[in-house]
Amino acid sequence: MSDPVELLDLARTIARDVGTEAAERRQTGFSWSTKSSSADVVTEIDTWAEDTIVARIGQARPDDGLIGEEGTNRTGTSGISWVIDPIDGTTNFLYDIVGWSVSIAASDGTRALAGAVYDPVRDELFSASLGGGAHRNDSSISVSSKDELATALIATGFGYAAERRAHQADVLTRVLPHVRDIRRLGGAALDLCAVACGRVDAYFERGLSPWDSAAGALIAAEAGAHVVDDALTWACGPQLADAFGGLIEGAGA
Ligand code: LIP
Repeated sequence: MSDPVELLDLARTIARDVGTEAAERRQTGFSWSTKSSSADVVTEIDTWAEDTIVARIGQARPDDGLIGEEGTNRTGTSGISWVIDPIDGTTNFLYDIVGWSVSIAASDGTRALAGAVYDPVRDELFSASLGGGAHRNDSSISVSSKDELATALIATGFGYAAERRAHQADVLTRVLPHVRDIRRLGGAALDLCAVACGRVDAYFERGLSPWDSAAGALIAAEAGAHVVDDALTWACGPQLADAFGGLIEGAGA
């Protein structure tokens, strides 16, 4: 068994180092292409970041498993696996829009034990270990105490397939009239961290990959959020959970 605090220290250090250098590399220019659709972007810095994270974790913990958005898939023998989104919010990264991050989580195969999400533009390092609470940089964070939908600010996101995007837009027509407003910030990891620190009151999105939410879901849960991370991922403060869960279920999210 590995100590969640040791895993957290490694995740924090690597997320900050790689995020900082990714922001520097961005300024010198980079190539990019698309993956599953014309909306699904990947840059050479995504690939560099994943390769660098994998190498750093491998040096520190050579027996761990690793899975990453850009193709890493290694089975380990230690019982610990790392779940990596080297650049979450790649479209924001491509357009130089705030809202991209490096997301790194360590799992025991059934649950995340530690997670770090670093936003280099805001210099905000969100992190949590299982049972250890959640932090933004060195300060503890907690979810909003919002208990009514009409004044709740809701974050969401959209997939890359045109058919799914059309349905998600349709869902919004059944959510927006009942809440304060919607924010599409562009990255699931930071969306979940925004719930964790009360920057938004709730978040939902269908169709995320494990690397999108692995770290952010732990950070939100450790900040006191009600978190569901399945085919539909959603998170909010406990006082809003019944109303928000019913709203997105009824909207067909
Ligand atoms: C993104 C997610 C975002 C979702 C995008 C995309 P990526 O991840 O963070 O929430 O709406 O469609 O999946 O591709 O930038 O790592």
